[in-house]
Amino acid sequence: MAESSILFEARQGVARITLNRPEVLNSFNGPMALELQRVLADVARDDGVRAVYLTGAGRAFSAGQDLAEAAPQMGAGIGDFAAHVRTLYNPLVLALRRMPKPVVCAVNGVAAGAGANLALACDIVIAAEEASFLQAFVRIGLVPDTGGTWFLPRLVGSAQAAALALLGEKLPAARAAELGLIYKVCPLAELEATAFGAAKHLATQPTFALSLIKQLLAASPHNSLEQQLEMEAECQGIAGRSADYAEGVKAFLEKRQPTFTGR
Ligand code: LHQ
Repeated sequence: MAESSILFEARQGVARITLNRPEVLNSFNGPMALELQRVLADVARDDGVRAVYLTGAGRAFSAGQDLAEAAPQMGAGIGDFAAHVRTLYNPLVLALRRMPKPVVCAVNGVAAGAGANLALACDIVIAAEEASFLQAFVRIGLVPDTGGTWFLPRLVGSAQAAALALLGEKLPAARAAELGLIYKVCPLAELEATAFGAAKHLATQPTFALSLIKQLLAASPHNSLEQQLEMEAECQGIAGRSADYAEGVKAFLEKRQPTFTGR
C-alpha cells in the first residue's frame, strides 16, 4: 500500500504533521489536501493535543498545487480552479487560523505557491536558512491564493507584498525573517530541535489563553482601538475564570513553576 501523503503522530501533547510527497516536493493533489483537512479537524477536537507542528518530508516544505493534476492539457485534471481553491485550499487556511491551539510551522526547504501561503497561515513560522518562499503563481499565469493576498500585506506591508506577488521571485528565508514574513531562521540541522522544541514548550502552556490570544490577534486588523480594547477586556474576563489562571497565579505566589492543564 502507498504511504500516506500526510504523516501524523501525536506525542508530548504535540500533533506532528508532515507533508509527505517528497518526490514532487510535497506538492498537493486533491487527496492530500483532503487528508490534511481531516487531520487538522481531528487535531482541533483532540484536547490531548495542545500544539501543532507542521513540516515537510525531504528537501522541500511544499511546492503548492501539484501541477501535473492541474495542467489543462492533461485531460481530466481540475475543471474549475475556483471550486478547487474553495474546497481544497480555503478550508486548510481557515482550519489553521481557527485552530484553538498554536501551530508552529517548520519550513525545511522551498515553500512555493499554495505551499508558501499555507506556511504563512501558521502562527509561528521558523525556517531553515536553506529554505525559501516563492509566490510562484504569477510565473504560471495565476494569482496568489491560499490567503496570500491577505497575509502578505499584513505581514510585510503593501510595497513588499506587491513586489513579492507580482515579481514571483524566490525569497531566501533569512530575508523573509528580516522582512517580518516569518519569525526566524536557523540552520537546517537545528530546525527540528528549534521548531519542535517551541511546539513542545507551547503544549505545556495555558492553551485556553493561547487560543484567546490567537482570536485577539486575528481580530485586531479589522477593529478600531476602542473595539480591540473591549475585546481584550472581554477575553481577560474569560481567561481570568480559567483553571490555568488559578494555577498560574498560585504557582507565582508559591515561587514554583506552574503546571498548566490547558483549561
Ligand atoms: C512538482 C511541483 C509541482 C508537480 C516541483 N507540481 N511537480 C491552486 C488552484 C488550482 C490550480 C493551480 O494552483 C493552485 C495553487 C498553486 O499552488 S499554484 C503554484 C504551483 N506551484 C508552482 O508553480 C511551483 C512549481 N515548482 C517550482 O517552481 C520548482 O519546482 C521549485 C522552485 C518549487 C523548486 O525548484 P527545484 O528545487 O529546482 O526543484 P525541481 O523543479 O527540479 O522539482 C523537483 C521535482 O518536483 C521535479 O520532478 P522530477 O521528476 O523532474 O524530479 C518537479 O517536476 C517536481 N515538482 N514542483 N508544483
